[in-house]
Amino acid sequence: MENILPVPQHKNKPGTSTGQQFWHHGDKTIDSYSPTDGSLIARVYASTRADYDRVVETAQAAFAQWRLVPAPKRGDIVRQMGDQFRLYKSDLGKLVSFEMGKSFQEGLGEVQEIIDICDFAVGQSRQLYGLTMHSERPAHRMYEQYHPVGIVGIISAFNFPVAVWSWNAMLAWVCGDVCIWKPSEKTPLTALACQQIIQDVLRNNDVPEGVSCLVSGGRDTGEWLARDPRVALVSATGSTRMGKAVGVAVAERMGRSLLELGGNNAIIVSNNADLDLAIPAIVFGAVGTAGQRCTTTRRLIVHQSLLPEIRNRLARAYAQLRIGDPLDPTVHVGPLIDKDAVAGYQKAVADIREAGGTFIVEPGTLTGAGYESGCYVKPCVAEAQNHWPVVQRETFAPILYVIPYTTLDEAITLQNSVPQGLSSAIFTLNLREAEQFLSVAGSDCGIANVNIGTSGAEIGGAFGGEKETGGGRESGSDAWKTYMRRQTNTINYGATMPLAQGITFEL
Ligand code: UN1
Repeated sequence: MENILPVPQHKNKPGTSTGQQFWHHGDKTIDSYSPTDGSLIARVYASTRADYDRVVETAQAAFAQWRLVPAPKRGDIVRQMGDQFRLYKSDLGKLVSFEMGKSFQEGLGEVQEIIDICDFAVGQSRQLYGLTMHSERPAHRMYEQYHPVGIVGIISAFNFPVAVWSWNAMLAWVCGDVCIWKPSEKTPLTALACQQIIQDVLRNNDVPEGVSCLVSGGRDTGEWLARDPRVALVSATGSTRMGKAVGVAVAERMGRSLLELGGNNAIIVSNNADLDLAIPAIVFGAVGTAGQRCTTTRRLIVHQSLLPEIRNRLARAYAQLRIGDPLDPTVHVGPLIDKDAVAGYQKAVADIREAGGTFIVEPGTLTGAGYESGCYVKPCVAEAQNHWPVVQRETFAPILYVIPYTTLDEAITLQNSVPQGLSSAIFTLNLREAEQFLSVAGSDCGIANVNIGTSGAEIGGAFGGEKETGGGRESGSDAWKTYMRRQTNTINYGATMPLAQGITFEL
């Protein structure tokens, strides 16, 4: 795998970068194992605190220059980055698939998300709009403008090892910010590859060293970003536990955070659903990325009259799933990220059984030829109850819970009765049901879909969710505003000094 991408060819890869430069000082390494075959694919040097401080100082200096580059010019640089990702789409998609374990198709899809957000950001670079207001005072003008916030720290998760970085970085860059990326310690190599892929663009455009930074490490490194008052915004994607720690640390120093945390996404299948549409959407939603998307379908809230048919159809569909090497184009489901994730899956299965749940599609861990890494599990479907603790928590694995309902009100209540609030969907051909689901009294999630599944959001919409999902919004719509500070300006072009609210103040 090492020669397909312009990853630095040292035996151990330097894991700290300010753009064109890569280096390391300490000796601590992060080992990247492919869950596909368990092999050690790279060793990346972890950033030391001194490395981190050098990165932040370089980023600060870069910001002073980068913010002066006109936004459409910054957009043009992002456009060139998009071209680079087009060039390396297949190679990077393959590396994502190999390092993380998602199917090659999904690896390609992830790189496509980078390309899409680059295109979006280019357009956005000419649309950093503020409003104008009419002043209550004569000969006064009011308007607002948006300025960059400064350094944006990006903490990303293993499951979308490159796309989530790009949603943040590409927007942040057109806004005039500089970025420090801390990728997941489970996928350090794909991050290095991205940094390499954009290197020529940075160099050819004389982008100051420090606009695109990378620090490698675990929890400590994330904490440095969260606690550092020099980092204006911390955008963190990952577990709710991690997000709470980051959110508290950033709030304590009055910084800004953008949190995109766990989901517990449900699809409601009404008795008015077109099941030919619903079944493939459910199966892709539940088993895509081996159930490790934050948008994965975890709960299926099914009209009780449909239960026998849903059981049959799901059993038939799951029987066709091919589990194995994600780079094999015929495979639907690759491995989980590591053995800890397998243990999490096994714990959830045990909890379901203990609570009295039964399986429509049986769980299991795969062994033998092709499964030597010990990370392959069988996607399973359980009949369960919504209030069970195992159903209430997010297990990053392909486990789908089927929960029956009788009235749509009840289904919506079940759908909302979890701590998380990311994505949701209803399958129905009934207009009243669809609109009720989307209404103020409907889904409480950041994403609510009709007749499509919970995962696979396009980058054009704002992405994120409510409650324990953290409230942040990334990628499309007006998510760019999070990366900027708003300034309200009032200008007096007259010859008198009237006060607002009609106050008189005579001297
Ligand atoms: C994530 O799992 O962190 O909507 C992001 C989706 C993808 C992004 C998922 N576009 O499933």
